[in-house]
Amino acid sequence: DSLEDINTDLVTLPRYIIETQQSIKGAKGDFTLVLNALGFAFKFISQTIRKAELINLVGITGNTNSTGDQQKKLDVLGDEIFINAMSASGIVKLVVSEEQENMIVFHNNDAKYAICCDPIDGSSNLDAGVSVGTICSIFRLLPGSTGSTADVLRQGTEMVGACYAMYGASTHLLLTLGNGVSGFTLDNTLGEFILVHPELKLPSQRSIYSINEGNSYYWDKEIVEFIETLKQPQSQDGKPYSARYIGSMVADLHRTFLYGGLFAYPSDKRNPHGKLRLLYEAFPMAMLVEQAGGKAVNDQGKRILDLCPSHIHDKSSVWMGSNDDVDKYLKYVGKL
Ligand code: P6P
Repeated sequence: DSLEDINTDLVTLPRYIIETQQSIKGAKGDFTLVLNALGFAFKFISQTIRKAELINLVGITGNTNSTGDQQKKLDVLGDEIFINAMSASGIVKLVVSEEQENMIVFHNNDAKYAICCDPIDGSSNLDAGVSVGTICSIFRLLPGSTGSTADVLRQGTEMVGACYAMYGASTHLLLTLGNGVSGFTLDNTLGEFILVHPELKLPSQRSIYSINEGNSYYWDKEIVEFIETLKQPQSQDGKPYSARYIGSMVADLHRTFLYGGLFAYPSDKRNPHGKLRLLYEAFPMAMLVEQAGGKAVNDQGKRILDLCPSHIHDKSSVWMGSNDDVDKYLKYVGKL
């Protein structure tokens, strides 16, 4: 840039947190500690992934994680980095991680938050250089909590925040504290997330559908038929929808936040409850999508955030993205 183009008044993540704290009741200072710990974890994981691609850490460890997926070294590293950062924050009491069969409880006595996360979501794509990410939901502990699963087996509407970091060509962070969505990009030289989308809003409609059609043999007939309707010329512009599917939820949703469209992972005969996890994939993404003006529902057209898990690794079907595109699905299944 020429000197006059330089922005000399950057809004870093810490500054954003301080400026936002004033609008969030009751979370004075505590939330800052949580978000700073999250920001550090994302920076550390981002650096580790980029280093790993150089020193070829992405090989298979030969172990499997709690969800039975083949575990890659980076999954293990990302999980350790994340858990250590939350423990060190002093304000997080417990962590639910896709990589951990059981919830992890810290001995932070005056802790006030519970975090659920997928440390490296989409990791099966890592070798191919596809963008992967870390997805998190944030709950405040219930009054009188001693740090049990009751602190997270709650309705999605009880989340106080949600975010994801996407490790692509750049590292992006989308964050909501219940007052809209803010988008940040990591400046590697400063080591700071810089605010670039103060009030990110999803386009209300975009003819893009994002779904793994390789599962269509196992879908309910109604879902096969609905997806077929998207392939016909549409009344609004006489064109069919375009198909875009990366297979990494963070990458597919990041495109949806910026371009609009419909992302779906319906249940099928092999995954009768869907594939995506409620606490650390569907819930956080649903909160972000709704805060950005979109919609997030399950196969039955029920709002994702109104669901309540009975187990920390429970799954859900998801249809989420631009309001008008999700409405097409809701109309098709008679929910609108
Ligand atoms: P499929 C990655 O493993 C993941 O959990 C999400 O990131 C992604 O949306 C989905 O699974 C992809 O699943 O069956 O299409 O490969």
